[in-house]
Amino acid sequence: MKITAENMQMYLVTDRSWLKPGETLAEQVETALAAGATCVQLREKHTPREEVLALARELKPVCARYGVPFLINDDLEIAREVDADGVHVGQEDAACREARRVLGSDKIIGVSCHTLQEALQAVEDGADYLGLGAVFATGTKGDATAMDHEELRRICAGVSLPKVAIGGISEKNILDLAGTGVDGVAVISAVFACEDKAGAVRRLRELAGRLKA
Ligand code: 3NM
Repeated sequence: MKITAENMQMYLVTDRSWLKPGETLAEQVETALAAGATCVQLREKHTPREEVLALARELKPVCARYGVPFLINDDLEIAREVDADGVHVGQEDAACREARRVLGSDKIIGVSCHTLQEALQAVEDGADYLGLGAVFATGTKGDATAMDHEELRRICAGVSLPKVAIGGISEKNILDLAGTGVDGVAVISAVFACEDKAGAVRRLRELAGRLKA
């Protein structure tokens, strides 16, 4: 599967710590997909690996039914075991090149970048898309570093790969990203913290569609 700028529009990153008793991640992801989520990344930092693997097996066919890329955060082996569409990796040593070596040329590799230099390196290392953040303050990732919007613009102007902004994005601030050049938004709490997840996805996707206008 190839990833496109359209897949960046309303990119859902999972966080089951928002689930209430009786709720399942698979149901909520399906709700988001039915409402128009364009990409799904399984990212469960506080869950034992075996459980992440089980979640990956469960979510993959759900995403496949909607024709939406299903990516695994960081864990190349889980991505291989479930034949996910790809991975999202950070800036750890040679993460992108290692992912390409392990997964091959057909899988999607996304890379988190914070500077133009990192973005250009990711291009050279064979990334398929870039995650750029944190574009706003976020309570979701304790060690997220703020990215100023001038650097965001420089990266978008300098790199033609699909680009998704992440970090503290909500329906209230998303349009502050208009004109920066990002193709869309990746969110956790703007969907998972919401009672009406389908409504949140629909509205965010509609707003994301205005970012490049
Ligand atoms: N990565 P929310 S910020 C997973 O800056 C993640 O790279 C970030 O969650 C980065 O939408 C972040 O709730 C958390 O702010 C995104």
